[in-house]
Amino acid sequence: MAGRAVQPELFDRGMRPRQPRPIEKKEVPMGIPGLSCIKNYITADRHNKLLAQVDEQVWLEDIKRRVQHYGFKYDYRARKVNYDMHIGELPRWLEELSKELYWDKYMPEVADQVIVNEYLPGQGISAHVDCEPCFKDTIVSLSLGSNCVMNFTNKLDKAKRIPIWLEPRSLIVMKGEARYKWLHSIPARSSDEWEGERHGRQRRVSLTFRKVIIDDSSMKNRPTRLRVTMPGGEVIECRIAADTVEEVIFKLGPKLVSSVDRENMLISRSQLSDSSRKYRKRGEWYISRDWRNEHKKELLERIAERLGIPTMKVEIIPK
Ligand SMILES: O=C(O)CCC(=O)C(=O)O
Repeated sequence: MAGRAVQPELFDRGMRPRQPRPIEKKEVPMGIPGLSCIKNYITADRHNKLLAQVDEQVWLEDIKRRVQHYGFKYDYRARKVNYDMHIGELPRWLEELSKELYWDKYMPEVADQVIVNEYLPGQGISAHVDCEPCFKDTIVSLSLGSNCVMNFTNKLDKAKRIPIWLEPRSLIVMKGEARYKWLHSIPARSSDEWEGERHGRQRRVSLTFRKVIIDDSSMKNRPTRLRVTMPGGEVIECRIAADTVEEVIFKLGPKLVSSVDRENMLISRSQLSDSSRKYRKRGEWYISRDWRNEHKKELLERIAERLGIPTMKVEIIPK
């Protein structure tokens, strides 16, 4: 994160949060390491716009409650995410929120998967830990529409149960112990008791933000190419993966690149023979054609990390 200051201009291209932060935003730790709640994360106006946005989209009705999946389709049984499940970039209204969560330091990376859940009064979600091999550590959920109680139950000692009160416009952040060692659930009922009072539930909609871990075993022996989405949204995807790497480096400017190239995948112009130099028309750095695409992806991710541009997205996709 310290690297964010290195190339601030990359973030000024529409990357900074555009919505004003509500002043009364308050982060409350919840008694479980890694669990916190941020009240009033969004304004009432934005809350209503988001709900309207959600309701303009198509709902999936293949499980008990209605859901929408963005970024990657989540298969509730398979417990893995691979490239075949990629259903496209996040739509702009979710991309904006994902970036804000990152900028506000609630997520260490920009989320690339979002599930929208709808709970009518009487509906809930059974106790679970979000798929460990599918999603990285931090999971963030934004509540819209209604209050409800979410229960956290210790995986090893089910008698330890901590109810948490979720309010519309609030975020719940689960990481570390809260993400891996505690199950979370919403009881299927139409009202909740909280601080001695009974509260009827309304329709609740939640947006849950995650960063996927790609299972790329399905890509073995399949021809692939690299797709890079630059911080400004431009997509670079050449027929040959090495050309994609060179193009990205050219766009970022070759400064700092050599210090990130620990495995010497890059060849500097001065190392090239005269004829190759003529053939390679631009740029200071060329990539060896022999490296696997996974290595090229790693190299670009290292460069992005070093330059402080986590929003540069590198994907290996089928040809
Ligand atoms: O509704 C929520 O806030 C949480 C949703 C959730 O736990 C899930 O989708 O796995």
